[in-house]
Amino acid sequence: MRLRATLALIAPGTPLRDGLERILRGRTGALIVLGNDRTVESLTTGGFVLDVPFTATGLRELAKMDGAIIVDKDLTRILRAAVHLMPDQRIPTDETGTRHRTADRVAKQTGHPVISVSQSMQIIAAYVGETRHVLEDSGQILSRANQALATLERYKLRLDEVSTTLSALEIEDLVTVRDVAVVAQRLEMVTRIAREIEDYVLELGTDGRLLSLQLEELVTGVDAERELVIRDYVGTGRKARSAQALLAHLESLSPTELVDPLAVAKALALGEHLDAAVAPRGYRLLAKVPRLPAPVVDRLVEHFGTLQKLLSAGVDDLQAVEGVGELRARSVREGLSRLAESTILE
Ligand code: 3AT
Ligand code: 3AT
Ligand code: MN
Repeated sequence: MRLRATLALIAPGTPLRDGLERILRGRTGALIVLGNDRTVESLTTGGFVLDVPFTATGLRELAKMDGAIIVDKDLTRILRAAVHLMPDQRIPTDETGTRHRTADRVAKQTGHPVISVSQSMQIIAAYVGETRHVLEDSGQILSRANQALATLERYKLRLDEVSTTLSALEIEDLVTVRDVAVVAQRLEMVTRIAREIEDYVLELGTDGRLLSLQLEELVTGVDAERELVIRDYVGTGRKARSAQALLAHLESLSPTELVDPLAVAKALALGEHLDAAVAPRGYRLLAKVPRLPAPVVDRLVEHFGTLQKLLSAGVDDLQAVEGVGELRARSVREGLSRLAESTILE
């Protein structure tokens, strides 16, 4: 999304943000077009052609003049300053004040992001296409981000619980559609809130470093697990859909649908009966066996077909699989036995 890319360009720690903060502190305003082409040129008159390297201090100095500043889209050069912009007056805008009306119209007409610094209101806004985004200070964003992080922590705890339960049920061969749907639901909830936090991280730039580390720690492995659950249970046969397509279904569920296990089960093509028994192929549990390369996991699943058959396979049976020698067969056998012991239902 282009708004995200622009927010990354103006995040704290970037030269552009540094320049904008200087302009705010200097109590001058600014109107900056991020990109130049024929369309932009056709809208401008007056000003000075500069074509000098982009610096925060340069931007601040040039903002002291009336008019707009044009920089290239990669923010490496300041191309022109003190130019008068004349966008099409028929382009509708809800903004008031000539600076902000101009920013809005130029963004809509040229497709380039436009940044305004309001002298009277002391705010920075980014106009990207049809949207206007007002920059907040990092403290405000962080307090919302921390609330989201607390929610993520709770969701993650619950996910770990249902995921452990699913492992135990898989080993005992007692899984129902409901158990799978509940894990998929929790995985999706964690993923959604994590995406929200990723947006905050992006907007916070260097102020979001700690948040980014905390997020990383909480969601490591969640994406992989989401895919493994689906690969364990996707239907086979003529109506089989790819794991990718099923993931897309899951992602397209509305928040209300997502809290309903039946809706989740339907989205994943697990059927309409939550109490129906299902059996996993074994991808998710094999992923917990240390040092097992993905191609070997694939061949093991292909060979045995279900987790139950894998669990009852001896070292000799395992060696029948290509790429599994005696050593690896033993480590798979031991790995699975250890998982079985550690996940016995209480
Ligand atoms: P502000 O951030 O605008 O407060 P600045 O450091 O950007 O300050 P300016 O370029 O705005 O400085 O200059 C402000 C005035 O200071 C302009 C000039 O009258 C005086 N000034 C700056 N440098 C010199 C100098 N080397 N010799 C004499 N006067 C100077
Ligand atoms: P402030 O919130 O006061 O900063 P505003 O929307 O009220 O913005 P003003 O009419 O006060 O806008 O104009 C402030 C400056 O904005 C004046 C000029 O440097 C710049 N500006 C306004 N319109 C244009 C334009 N069409 N092209 C270039 N610069 C412009
Ligand atoms: Mn004004």
